[in-house]
Amino acid sequence: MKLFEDKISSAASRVRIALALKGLGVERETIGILGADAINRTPEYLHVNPQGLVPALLTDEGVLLTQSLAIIEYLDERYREPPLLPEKLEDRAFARAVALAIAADIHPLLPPRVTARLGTIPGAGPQEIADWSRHWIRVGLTAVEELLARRQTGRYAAGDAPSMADICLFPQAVNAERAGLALDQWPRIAAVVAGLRAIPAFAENGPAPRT
Ligand SMILES: N[C@@H](CCC(=O)N[C@@H](CS)C(=O)NCC(=O)O)C(=O)O
Repeated sequence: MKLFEDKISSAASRVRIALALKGLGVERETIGILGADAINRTPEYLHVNPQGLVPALLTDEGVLLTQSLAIIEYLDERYREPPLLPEKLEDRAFARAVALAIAADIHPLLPPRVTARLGTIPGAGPQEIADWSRHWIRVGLTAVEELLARRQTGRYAAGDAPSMADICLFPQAVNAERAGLALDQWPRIAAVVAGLRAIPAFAENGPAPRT
């Protein structure tokens, strides 16, 4: 398999964590998504992913997969151990809900294509863009904290084993801290993330800082 990624990407970080949890080694190709290094809109990469986004995964059979959650579910169905979704049906729905609260409702407000476009609006400078990002992370993680308060049953977000919920939460939490948001305002998230930091698959595969 081959993973198209950028180290700074939190969506790619999700797939890196899933691969590490499954113990799967893959070839990697860096697709720069920022500034002068950006090659994600080249015709070559648009051939890989028409959305011009990372991650994408080329399977052993030569099939190109896009969208981090679809890739993670593919890996989970193909390589069963350890499972990335809980066993009980309702718990699986909860793990997916937490994952989507982040991947579908926080992250899309923050990536380079969004902040770059914001920067073209008169009056929107680096400070306004940073405030925008902090606002949506705060709103989103506050809701995730409440989801956890209602349904969390174990030491991680959706049980006593790391799941797709944690895979989405960890990179977002790392980026929240980088944006200047202390995790201790969300005690459940802070405790889950502290536990995840002790797992090499998470600690070694978070999103790299934007330099
Ligand atoms: N929903 C997509 C999101 C992918 C995405 O937005 N990736 C970002 C990096 S985290 C990207 O490639 N951004 C390039 C850009 O915004 O131009 C997924 O989960 O894979």
